Amino acid sequence: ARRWTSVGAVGPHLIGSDVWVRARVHAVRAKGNLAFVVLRQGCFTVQGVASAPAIPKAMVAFLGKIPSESIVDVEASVASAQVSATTQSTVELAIKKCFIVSKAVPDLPFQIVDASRNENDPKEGEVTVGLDTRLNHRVIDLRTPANQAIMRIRSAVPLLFASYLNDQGFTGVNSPKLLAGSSEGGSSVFKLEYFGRDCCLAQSPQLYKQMLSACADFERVYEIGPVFRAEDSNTRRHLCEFTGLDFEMAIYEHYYEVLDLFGKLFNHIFRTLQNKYGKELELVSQVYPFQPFKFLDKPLRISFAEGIALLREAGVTEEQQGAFDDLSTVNEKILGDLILEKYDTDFYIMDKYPLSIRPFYTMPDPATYKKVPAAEQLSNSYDIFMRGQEICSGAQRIHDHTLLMERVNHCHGDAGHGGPHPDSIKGYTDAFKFGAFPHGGGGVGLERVVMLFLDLTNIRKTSCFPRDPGRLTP
Ligand code: ATP
Ligand code: AMO
Repeated sequence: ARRWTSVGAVGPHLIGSDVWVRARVHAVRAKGNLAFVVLRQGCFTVQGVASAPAIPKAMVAFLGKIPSESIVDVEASVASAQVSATTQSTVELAIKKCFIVSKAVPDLPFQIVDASRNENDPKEGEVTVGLDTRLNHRVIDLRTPANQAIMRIRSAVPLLFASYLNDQGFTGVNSPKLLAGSSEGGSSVFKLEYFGRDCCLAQSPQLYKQMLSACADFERVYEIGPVFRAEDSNTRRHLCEFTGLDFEMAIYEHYYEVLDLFGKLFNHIFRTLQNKYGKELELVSQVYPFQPFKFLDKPLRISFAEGIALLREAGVTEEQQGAFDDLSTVNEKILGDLILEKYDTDFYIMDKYPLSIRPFYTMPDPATYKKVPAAEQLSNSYDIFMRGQEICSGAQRIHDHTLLMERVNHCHGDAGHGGPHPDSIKGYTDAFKFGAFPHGGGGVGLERVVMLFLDLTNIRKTSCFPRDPGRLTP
């Protein structure tokens, strides 16, 4: 049997042995009796050398003509080599045989070497590939080592999220994505037809994770699944379909129990990425340089009011970048910079947002609810930030049926929230009539976490096949 090896596994320990590899032809140079074939598999490359008369001259010529990106099977013996800039490998392959498994057309939409450069920072005389072209031919774009690395890092996050929460007694669930009504309210919902009835795609697992946690006695649940938002937002951080990492848990004394767990969970994710994904982080930073992500052993927690005070102290005014009754994206970023400077962290939690800007299911802050004017009332809610951008929203939720109905009616009615119609969520609100645990949780956007951990400038880079208002293919 052939001794199959992956390109990444070809190393000095194999010097002198015969191996077979199946890889793409990354680049070929042939001159006279010599052909150099750079073979690429995933994030890794190795140089293959074929020289006559060790192998027939016709074979050398044949190698020189293989279109790049074709897939070949190569039999070779592993030999030591000087580290080359192309492959950064201390070994090379002395090619004995080569068969084409699948031939690529000679005119690719773009070259992998060109797509392996930072399109946001083009250098004089070098070709780069713009994001749209990359996304139009995503299967080719995804072949670049940086993109292979981004997707490996992306794949680690849900795994770490799920395994950490499993260890903490959470049950993984999957809630329906075909819903009779919207869960978050607002207009950002995709509508479709369901056997003659109206139907919409889930904007979040919100109502279901709450019912499972508080009303169906699972207490601690998490869900990893698709989230659909019909937001006509052509920004660098919005997708129309993204992957939600949601969790919900019973709380016993204070919603800080959720924040404590959240902080530990995310520190675990960041540490593991930094400790076990060094190679991938390096491959991304070679193309898209970034500062290592900074986080504290005990994550920083500030209140919304303290956040606003930091902005005011720094001289930011409401006229400049938007009112302080909520925070505009620009103000969030300014705050992120201020916090990095003051506390040396890219990760922090901000809580006690005004009640008026949070969804109907949010628990009002008992100290201010109905005790101060509506505009000054607060809520037991929080947002979580990475490098000054929101990656998670969450809150303690209302578990009392009477209070829940009060807030549902208020948010649907005159509050201008666009909260869902009370009838459309009756199945959810009724669930709270039968006894419900106090609970809280949060929803995280996976693509935002990956984008911000790597400080990428566009969320589309973290989705294999992104969906935005202008893109439904490939
Ligand atoms: P989420 O929707 O997850 O709560 P978000 O960050 O998208 O998170 P939004 O309430 O939708 O929150 O918007 C927050 C900020 O995003 C707003 O301050 C707004 O400035 C900005 N934003 C939203 N849509 C757009 C857009 N189409 N163009 C520019 N900025 C936008
Ligand atoms: P929210 O609407 O803030 O909260 O969404 C939660 C998180 O999802 C991510 N996110 C997005 N990512 C990419 N593209 C989008 N268009 C997009 N919209 C949101 C963000 C955001 O922080 N039910 C609540 C969560 C909860 O309270 O548990 C909710 O959906 O990272």
